[in-house]
Amino acid sequence: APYREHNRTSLTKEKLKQGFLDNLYFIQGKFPTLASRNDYYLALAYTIRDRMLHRWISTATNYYESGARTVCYLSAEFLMGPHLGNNLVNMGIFGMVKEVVEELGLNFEELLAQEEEPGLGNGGLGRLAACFIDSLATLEIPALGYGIRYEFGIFEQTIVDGWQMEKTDKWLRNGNPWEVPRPEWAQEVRLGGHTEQYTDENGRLRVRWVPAKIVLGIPYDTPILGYRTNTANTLRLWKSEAPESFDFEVFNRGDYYGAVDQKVTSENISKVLYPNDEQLSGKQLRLEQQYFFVSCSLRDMLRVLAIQNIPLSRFHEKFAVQLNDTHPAIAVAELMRLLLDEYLVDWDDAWEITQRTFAYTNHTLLPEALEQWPLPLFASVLPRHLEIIFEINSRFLDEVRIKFLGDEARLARLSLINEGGERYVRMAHLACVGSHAINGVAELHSELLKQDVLKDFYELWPEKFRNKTNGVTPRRWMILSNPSLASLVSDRIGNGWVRDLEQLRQLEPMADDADFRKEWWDVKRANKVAFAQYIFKRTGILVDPESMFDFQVKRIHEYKRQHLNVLHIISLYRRLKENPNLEVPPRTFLFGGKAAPGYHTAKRMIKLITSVGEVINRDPDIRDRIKVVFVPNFNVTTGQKIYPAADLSEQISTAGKEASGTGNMKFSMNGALTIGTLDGANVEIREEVGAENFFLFGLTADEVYALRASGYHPYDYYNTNPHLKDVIDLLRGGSFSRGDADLFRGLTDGLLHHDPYLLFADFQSYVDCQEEVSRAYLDRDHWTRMSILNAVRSGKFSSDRSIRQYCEDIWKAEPVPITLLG
Ligand code: DL6
Repeated sequence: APYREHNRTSLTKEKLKQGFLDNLYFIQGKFPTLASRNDYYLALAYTIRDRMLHRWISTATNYYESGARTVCYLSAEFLMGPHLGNNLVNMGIFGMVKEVVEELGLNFEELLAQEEEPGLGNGGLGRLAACFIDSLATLEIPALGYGIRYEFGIFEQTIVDGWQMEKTDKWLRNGNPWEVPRPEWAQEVRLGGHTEQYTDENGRLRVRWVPAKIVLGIPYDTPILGYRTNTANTLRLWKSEAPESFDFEVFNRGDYYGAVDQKVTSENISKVLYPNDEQLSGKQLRLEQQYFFVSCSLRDMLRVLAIQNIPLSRFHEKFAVQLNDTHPAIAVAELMRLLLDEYLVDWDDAWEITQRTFAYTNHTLLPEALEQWPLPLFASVLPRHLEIIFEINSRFLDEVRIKFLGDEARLARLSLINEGGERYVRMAHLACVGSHAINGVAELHSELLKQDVLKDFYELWPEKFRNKTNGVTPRRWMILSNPSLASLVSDRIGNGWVRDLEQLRQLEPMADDADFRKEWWDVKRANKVAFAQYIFKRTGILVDPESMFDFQVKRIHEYKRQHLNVLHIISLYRRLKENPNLEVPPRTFLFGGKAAPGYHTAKRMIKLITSVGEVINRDPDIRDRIKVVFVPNFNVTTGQKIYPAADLSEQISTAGKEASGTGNMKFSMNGALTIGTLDGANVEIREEVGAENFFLFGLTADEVYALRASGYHPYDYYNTNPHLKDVIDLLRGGSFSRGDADLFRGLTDGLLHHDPYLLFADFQSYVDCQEEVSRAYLDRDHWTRMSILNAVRSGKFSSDRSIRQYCEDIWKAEPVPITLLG
């Protein structure tokens, strides 16, 4: 029978049901009385996977035959979130499958919730990669995501006595039905050792790398479906293994434990995700991870080139390789090494191929996040790459010398090697030199890169610089997360908006329609009720769905200023205690986010939030007018519940610090209003939704620079602003730490004496703006109008738009529509 009628590929209800029961029987080996929830989940997942495989094979066949240009997105992180629901949405069978499952007497929501989230990323950067591969497949662009199959992803956060505790993320413990191992495409990766010169048969001097060890990279492939297309692209994640799982020579000498040593150290490379998002870690294992996945991926591309009979000189025509931040930047040196040493290409040709292959996205303005590797460490792991980097650098600096004659200071600033004191390899510089395009992730960020972080590179090669404002996928962040809002929208304008989010603008006139506003409000309210139940289950705290749900969810970081939010909460609490008649709407302040385990200030910020909550939530004077909740373990799964339930989105970073933000976009799409600074993509969100529908406060990036330059004295703000003084004094006196005046002393002293992120400078403006928010919320009609306009004007922030721009401007990649086989 043709595939579309097969039990394992057909999309009729009957065949889906049969497929499900077959999988329970033949894959799980269970019958209903014995089957666990996990068995049912797996049976369902395999039923969907079967259907995906049909698209996957059709796509692969098509790409193979057409030899199409392919985008390779190299990223150390892919924060995918659960696959099942998303695959159902993209395949267009969510409702049908729900019915099938329910007809079998099972709870569909429970089965969806059974999936362990693959948390193979820290935050924004990894989640962006996930949105991008969804959009690439939806736009039918031939693409592969290349990364690392960490055995343990981002840690699970629990809150114990108000502090963050970390638990290992054992996401693979119940099996992963979405991946297919491809051991036949394993790659060997070398590490350590030394280099030697030799003369080849043509009498040319060449270099050979004699590694100290070799590890194997095994690809695990996950199909990535486009939304209602036949395209199924691939996410290829590498797992490290020992070439021999068991060293018989050592074993035979009687060293039983030594015999498995190599296996253990080899497997360590892909063992665990480093949980730092904006801080380089400088650890050897981290460098090995980066090189490991990059080397596997480039060798994999060479393998594909060979089977498609494409000459090596056309590598850059076949592949557009994007470096997601500097984590894969070693690819520049590795491609050079492969071409020079293994394929014996001349330097100039190799360099041209390399530069035309790569493009680099920068994701941060924080100096401490720019990766640098100490030279001795680098030399011990990648001796040959260091030689190549020296050569790239020497040729590069010659070019700079000609352009900027006599400017030695500039040479030192641009060099790939940081020579000030201990010597380092600067990965951002390697990425800039080895790429034909360099982009930031929001307009402001891209400007600041040109003016500041990458200024010297901009002056050298202005034509390389671009902006590609981030986006997020409306499939996961609207349809899957907020189905009631999605159907309210589709009822009015059809569902073309899912692929073309600008179509939401057709709903603008509805903001003035009282009936529509009521429906909109009711959807939000129902989402809030559901979230209140979730909060109660997770934290035991009762929150009122009538209150304004005010969220700040993101990694915990000083520059993101969760503590500024807390200062406002304390100030509001004080005012309410002093004047119980103050007319403010009830508000629930919700926080969520992980702190890097070694980032002590961030961990104390969590303790600050929970401690302030503990006092306020119990205070009978407040009578539930404000509540403070820390939602534990913020991840993709909890995010899907949060964004639809939000009234207000806090985007309050110090201007000039947040590269873009993407949570800000998810909130806005789901009808939350933003209170924010002119930072990252907030600037563009405000432009799109209209200044009158955005709560703006705080210094601009220019003002921040100017204030710092003129000398910033936080103590002066404390001395001259009695409200701020009261708030800080309460904290210092121990009012939120059961009298322990030391608990938050580090935080308050840090603010009083340094305040590197200018909380004090922005405090009053923030408090005033929050008052405006409160007043606005009291007018429900007006608020709802603003909420609607926020959502329907968020079309720009679809990752489809971002990907289209990357395709046109950087990758030069075209859609390849897929015809299903059979
Ligand atoms: O571009 C995605 C995301 C931005 O939206 C955030 O503003 C930015 O902080 C984040 N950067 C990182 C840092 N990683 N590094 N380097 O996650 O990228």
